[in-house]
Amino acid sequence: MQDGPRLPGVDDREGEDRIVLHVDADCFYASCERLREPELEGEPVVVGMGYEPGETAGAVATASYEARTFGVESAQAISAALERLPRRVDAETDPEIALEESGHYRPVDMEYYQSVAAEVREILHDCADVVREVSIDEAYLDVTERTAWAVADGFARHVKNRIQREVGVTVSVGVAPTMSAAKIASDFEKPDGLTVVEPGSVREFLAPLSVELLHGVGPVTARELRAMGLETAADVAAADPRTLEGRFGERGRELYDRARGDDDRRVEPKGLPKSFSRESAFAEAVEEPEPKYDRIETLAAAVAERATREGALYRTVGVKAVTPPFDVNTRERSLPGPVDDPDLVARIARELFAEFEDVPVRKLGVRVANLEFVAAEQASLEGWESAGGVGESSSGSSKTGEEPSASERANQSCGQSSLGDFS
Ligand code: TTP
Ligand code: MG
Repeated sequence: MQDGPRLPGVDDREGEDRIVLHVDADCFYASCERLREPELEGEPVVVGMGYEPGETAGAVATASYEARTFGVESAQAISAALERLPRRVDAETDPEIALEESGHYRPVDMEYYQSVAAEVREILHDCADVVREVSIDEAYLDVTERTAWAVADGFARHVKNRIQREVGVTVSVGVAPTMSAAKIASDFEKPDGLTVVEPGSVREFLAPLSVELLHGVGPVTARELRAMGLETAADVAAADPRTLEGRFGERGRELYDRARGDDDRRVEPKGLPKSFSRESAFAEAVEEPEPKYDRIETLAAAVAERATREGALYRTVGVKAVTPPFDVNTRERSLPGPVDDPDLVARIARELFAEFEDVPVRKLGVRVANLEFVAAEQASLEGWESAGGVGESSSGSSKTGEEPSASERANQSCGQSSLGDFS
């Protein structure tokens, strides 16, 4: 439907190799900071929460590649980052700290990053008929109708260069006939990477890669695969699919297919998510309140961060407690208006969970729902900035962005109504 009218028979693309691009910005938040503070170019830059002077609580959102050489990385505690890379401002006054071994720390400014992301998206929608936005700095493009395999690398370079020239951030691009191979390819030569995996060579490309690079394999699955003697994609591709299915269920089959380069998913424009949730299981049922509340806090923070990253406000906060044997209990509370307020999520989640504090619980979850997506360029983000929380939304329903640039984007340039988000 999103490809426009098709003539039956004439445009039967069955069996044709798609040309899929996966575009992912390099150290995105840090690149954004460099855009408005060009002195940071080439310097170690760390972006995260809790960087106000005297603060050591908080976590790293991202680090520039220079900062990564010191061992600073996403999701690290700020205290750990500071051990590896002291603040530049401290190095300037403390002769004990070498200037070249210090870095620039900046707090997260989602509103600004969303505005940069909107500019990138505008270019992506201009370059492709079908775009699936996956996160603030990442998207899949189906450009089969726009180019040909013989010149696909030139096309991808054109997209890269446009983003660099018109927005000023660097992206890495992977080109492949499948979404999963394109994603792996975009990561292959980061930063500033461009990797093309030609049709027919996907399996060969994947073969030497270690299993955690496969789509859907996290540290836990990777450990299990290793325990089964499967270290690389080639090992998984050569394994008995029934063994994998026996071990991982349906996901085992998917792993097997992906390792062999089989992935027939089409790039589909994304519908808006209805909720964000995170769950976590204990090794065995836990009765004491402390570890359960700790887990609730961690999940609440993760869910709130995800919502922030996606530019979503939420009106409902919920928890889930699975009690033995398999009773799933959910509780939720609605707020007077949509908010982006991590502390509030944590507080409400704790309150909702209170009735389970003394019963054995084997699994926990936190969810935010009733989402509203706010165009980054709308002035309404003030509500979120003031961190006030529950206040009423100045946001969601207003469709008239203050600044035309991004609200005019894609809808007009490629005539799709499928963009879903931010409208
Ligand atoms: P990523 O694309 O995963 O990371 P990145 O763009 O910083 O670096 P890379 O060059 O490896 O792609 O995530 C995009 C942004 O999302 C990132 O700049 C900051 C934010 N983010 C977090 O806030 N917390 C996290 O744990 C991660 C992984 C990302
Ligand atoms: Mg990125």
